Amino acid sequence: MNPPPRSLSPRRVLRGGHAVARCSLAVALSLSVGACGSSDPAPLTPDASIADVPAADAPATDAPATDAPAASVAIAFAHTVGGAPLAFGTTTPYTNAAGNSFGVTRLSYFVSGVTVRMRDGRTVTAPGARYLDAATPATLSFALPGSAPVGELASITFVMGLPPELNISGAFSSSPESLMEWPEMMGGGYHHMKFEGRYINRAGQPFNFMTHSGGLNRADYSFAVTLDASGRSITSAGASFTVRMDVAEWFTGPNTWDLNDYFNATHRGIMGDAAAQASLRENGASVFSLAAP
Ligand SMILES: [Cu+2]
Repeated sequence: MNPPPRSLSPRRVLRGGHAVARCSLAVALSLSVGACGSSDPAPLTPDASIADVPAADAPATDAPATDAPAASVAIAFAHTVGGAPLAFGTTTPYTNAAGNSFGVTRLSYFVSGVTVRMRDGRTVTAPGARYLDAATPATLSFALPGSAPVGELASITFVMGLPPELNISGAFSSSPESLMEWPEMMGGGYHHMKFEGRYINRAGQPFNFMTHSGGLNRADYSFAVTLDASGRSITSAGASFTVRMDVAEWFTGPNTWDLNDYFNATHRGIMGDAAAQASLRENGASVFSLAAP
């Protein structure tokens, strides 16, 4: 579905139309609260390429022995705020660790190389990147390719965001993935995540926050996630596992974010802020968990 422009090509500079231009411009000039695509119409075409990056060269699955039982495995992603199911809206019903009241209007991100690892060392992987939009259920669950081995799990692993080998400008030619583009002037490629909403600032006013993460000028802020899956197993009837992202955790553990410090009249976003990107990446350590069966 996506053409595979794996090599860097001069034409990418010209790609993307006005959405990218507006993004770059807005970031460059710090003009707009709606910088960087947050005001783009939601591009919800259900069958439009759920993020198959050009296939990895390696086979997706460590083939189980031919006579071993095998099953299908589904992976789903779910989203919570402080343990409660995430609901979108322009109100500010949630409270972060710093005490800021906030609400969520958008949550989209990439995960890459989702892998189920068995206790005996076998693995099955969904290669490449997947685009997830918390407001679009069709993007939130998928089956691992092929047949998974039957047995006990050790872990579920993936990369939050796009690792450098997948974070290549032009890799996604259609929306919604293409709308995740990251400005060329900041290194190009794609956002790892757009997590947006409103919070109540020190003046008592609602203020937009855009927690956008991405590689910045050759620094890669994607990170590996390993979820302990001991006690879980895959039976011949198959299995499904739900990975949960608690968005409140982006703002704490270890670094407590007072949103006033990151999103204000003179510092409207964090895309060009390497310290904020590094801090967010550290906070990512506590964001994901494996939901109870
Ligand atoms: Cu952005």
